Amino acid sequence: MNGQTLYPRLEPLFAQVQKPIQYVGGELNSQVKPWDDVAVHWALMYPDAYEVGLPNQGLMILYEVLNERPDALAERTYAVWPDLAGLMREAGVGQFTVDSHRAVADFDVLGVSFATELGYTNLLEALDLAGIPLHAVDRDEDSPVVVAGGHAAFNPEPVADFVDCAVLGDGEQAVGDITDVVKAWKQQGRPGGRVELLARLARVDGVYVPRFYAVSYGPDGAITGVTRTRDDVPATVGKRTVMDLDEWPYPKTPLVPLAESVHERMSVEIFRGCTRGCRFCQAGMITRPVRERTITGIGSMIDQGLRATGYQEVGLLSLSSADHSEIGQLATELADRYEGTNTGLSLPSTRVDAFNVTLANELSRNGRRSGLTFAPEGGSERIRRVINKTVSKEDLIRTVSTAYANGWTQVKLYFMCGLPTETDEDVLEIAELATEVIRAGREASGRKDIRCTVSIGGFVPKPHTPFQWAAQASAETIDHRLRALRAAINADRKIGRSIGMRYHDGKPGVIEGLLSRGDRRVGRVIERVWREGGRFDGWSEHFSFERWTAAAAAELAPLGVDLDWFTTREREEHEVLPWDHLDSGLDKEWLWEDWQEALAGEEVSDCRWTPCYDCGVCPTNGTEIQIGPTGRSLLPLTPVGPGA
Ligand code: B12
Ligand code: SF4
Repeated sequence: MNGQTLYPRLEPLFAQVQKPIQYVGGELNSQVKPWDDVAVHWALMYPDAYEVGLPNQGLMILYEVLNERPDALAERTYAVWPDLAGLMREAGVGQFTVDSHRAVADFDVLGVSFATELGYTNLLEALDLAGIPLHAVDRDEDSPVVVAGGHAAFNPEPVADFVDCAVLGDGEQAVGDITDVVKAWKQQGRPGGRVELLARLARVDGVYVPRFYAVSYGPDGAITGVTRTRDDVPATVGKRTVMDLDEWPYPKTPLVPLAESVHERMSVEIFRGCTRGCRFCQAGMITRPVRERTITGIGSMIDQGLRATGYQEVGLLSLSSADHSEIGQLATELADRYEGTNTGLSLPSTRVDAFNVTLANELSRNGRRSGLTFAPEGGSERIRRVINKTVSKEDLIRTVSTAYANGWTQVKLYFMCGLPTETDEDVLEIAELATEVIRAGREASGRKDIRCTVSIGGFVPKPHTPFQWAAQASAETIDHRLRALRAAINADRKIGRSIGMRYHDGKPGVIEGLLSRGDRRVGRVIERVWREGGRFDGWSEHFSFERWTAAAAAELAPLGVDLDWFTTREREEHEVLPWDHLDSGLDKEWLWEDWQEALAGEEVSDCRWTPCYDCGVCPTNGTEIQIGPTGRSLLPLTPVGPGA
């Protein structure tokens, strides 16, 4: 019978694996609804371990939105570790949901959230464990419809063979529309079978069904065209945008993890989208325009969330939280409200130019004073102009010194390596910057024990950004520059010991690059890697560069392309990109101009505060920038928490 629990068969296996707690479910605010009470059953998957997947904001939102519907239920499933996967295969038990341990294969829809491309092999593993045919074309009407969402779904071509649909953009309303379509099709007796269901889904705004689009390639390996194979599906698929976020105050009752997780605090997304225009940032580009929640909306989400979870720390999240038009007032009024309750507030990394010490003090008034994180991203002023993250060295030193002078002892600085036009010198300037930060910080604070950590990630060019045409730096280039940087930091021992350096080698970035800008041909590489044991590619202990390069060579050579063709090759202006038929709203011409301006070191301003520069998003999607100040203030409330 569908929807039966597999728990009695799973329980003996849990006793034999590491961290079984991650598989048992029953978290505070998790939900289990009776199977037969609803028409549409969703399994929602984060294709990584529980500890990374549970706190994921996007999936938590969709879980609640779906479970609020009387006609639907949603349960969660995460990637299982290889130890349990092995036992499940031996015992013949399939991929299960943690909420009520139902078989994923029994659900109508399997929604997968792809925040990172490195989760693709975990999708294949989950499909195989679930007993769902790996290739979408082999599935019959009893198999769940596999729907991909999340930022990586803006180029789902590498996983086009394995997913039935991809949803572009915000999911809150899209999951409702998909539920309506599936429900109607089931209630009508499944007319036309699976193909008809997919055709109906392809007509839902924001839903892309790859099988209805054919890709052709030229002799040089480049795509010559993507054409639809039915005329009742759109030629290009646009993205979904939720305009009034106050109407979608999710998650209202956030999940509280049972096992250790990467993010153990309550999160409130204070706005969505970002128009700062950092050219490397896919998240900023594809989530335009900026849509702020009101101060009162945020205030009530925090109040409700704290009551529902018992957390004592609230993260005010977004792509650049200090840019919220009412952030100062928000921080002060929240600090007043939670005075004496040990409730801490925090922002993720702050732009150097948006930091102010009053804000930072207000945020930490009732809680711990956590470290401060800034993201200058580029080591030299020149490269910061190229990436449109303009902040002068003087501003950076002044800001960080102010923080040290005001009692912060730890500052983290995020940078990238391998940016377009980057030279060794640009990267070596990170060492100079960090050295000056420590010198100025010691002077400003009068202390010797201050620390600065530089954290460096390899840059991966992403679709729907001005850098989508750029040549990715090779792993060797990245490794060479990072070695030189380490030597430069350690050159002055007296300063060097106050500077920490965190980085990864360049290899995983190359594979992320292949998966980010790949086309349908890359699906074969993913499948081969998975067949040869590839799982958890975001984890250094599981990632094998050799497995990926060997699979890429074997699968791509017969097609006349290779790993370098997808990664270190610069694209021509008019090359058809694999995602050209997927519309984020950004005009391709505008993106190209912005790429040319990047090469010329010219900056672009933020359209939140300056006139619109016609990137294309608002007219295409009928949206607009939505910012305060609203002039409202937080109502007095009786706070919860110890000491209240
Ligand atoms: C901005 C960001 C942050 C910000 C704010 C996060 C936030 N607002 O939730 C901050 C700095 C706080 C942050 C922190 C962390 N992050 Co972060 N973050 C991101 C980033 C760039 C965007 C996430 C975002 O905007 N979330 C907002 C939510 C509402 O949007 P969403 O998840 O995209 O979901 C919406 C839609 O996409 C859609 N959707 C999503 N999935 C699906 C599925 C279906 C079926 C459908 C229909 C729709 C749909 O519907 C949702 C609602 O509209 C992602 C990368 C990316 N491009 O997605 C990394 C990312 C998720 N973060 C990552 C990590 C590692 C972290 C940290 C653990 C870092 C750390 N060491 O502390 C923490 C953990 C935080 C947490 N809550 O889990 C990793 C996760 C790696 C992994 N293995 O999966 C990512 C993928 C970055 C990366 N490439 O490494 N992060
Ligand atoms: S269309 Fe104009 S206002 Fe809208 S995001 Fe683009 S530049 Fe900004």
